[in-house]
Amino acid sequence: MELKKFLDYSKFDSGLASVLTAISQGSILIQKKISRLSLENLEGSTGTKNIQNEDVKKLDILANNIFLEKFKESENVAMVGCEELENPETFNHSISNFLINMDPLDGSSNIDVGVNIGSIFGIWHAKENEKLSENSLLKAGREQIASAYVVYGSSTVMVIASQKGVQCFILDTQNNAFILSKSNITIPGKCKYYSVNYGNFQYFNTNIQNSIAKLQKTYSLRYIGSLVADFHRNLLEGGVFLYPKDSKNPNGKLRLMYEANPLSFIAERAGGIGTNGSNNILDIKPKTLHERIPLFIGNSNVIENILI
Ligand code: AHM
Ligand code: MG
Repeated sequence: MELKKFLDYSKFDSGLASVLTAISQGSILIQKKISRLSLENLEGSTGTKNIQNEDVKKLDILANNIFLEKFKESENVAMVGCEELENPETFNHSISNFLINMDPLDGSSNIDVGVNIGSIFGIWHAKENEKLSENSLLKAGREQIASAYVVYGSSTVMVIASQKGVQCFILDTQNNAFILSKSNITIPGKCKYYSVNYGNFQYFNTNIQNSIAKLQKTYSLRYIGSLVADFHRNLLEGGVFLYPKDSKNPNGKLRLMYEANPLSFIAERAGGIGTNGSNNILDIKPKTLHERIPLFIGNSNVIENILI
């Protein structure tokens, strides 16, 4: 079943359906660019730094612009917060005030080396009569209406979590349409994998080092270095992903609003959990758009036994 038919059939709110359609259309354009990367001179850096002082890749900017354009066209998005933009983008005259926080291109270090990358979206809605300001984007993860991600990998897949559960769609590149491939996904009860950047081991505190040493005894290690792709594998196969704080990154590396929140929403809908080591990610009151947070996400029984 095509995504469009699925959204109709499952009686998605028309505004939300339009937002999800915008994401799917944007990602189809990005997938085409990725498949022709060096042929279109899209490898490498722009030579600039973003608000978090990270190197900005050409594809980061292209993906950012494509999704902003699609959200504008959808006429249902009022505001977008984005990893690449210091301040939110506002669209006036939105029909229904959806609020998006996005990482348009996750796994930037993997763009030029043929390894899976993706896009991540948290979808909120403005409160009734809410006067929109930059703070409107700072809602708790639990208030998300839906969240979604796309992985550009061995195939291109889009995963959507909503009140209707977690569904996976695969891109039919011949017909430019996402087709439902997995319904009502739940994380397998048996955890197979753990994912962590072992290069940071020396910088972790003793509790984290001990927790990782325990995981090592039981599970296989898989680490792609693109959060969205590591998360997708663990969602389908059973696994936990850890990006703890360390002595170099006292708040962790990953971002609350457009990485941890959307993926924790999906994890929870699929029977798993996302925490910062002490609290459920979805209950954290955000302070700033680009704030960082430690992330422990995947099978609940394993995550809940990790000491920080
Ligand atoms: P990005 O959004 O700029 O690509 O950065 C986030 C990425 C995550 O996808 C990934 O989990 C992490 O950074 C990898 O970091 P490291 O290279 O420190 O392991
Ligand atoms: Mg990212």
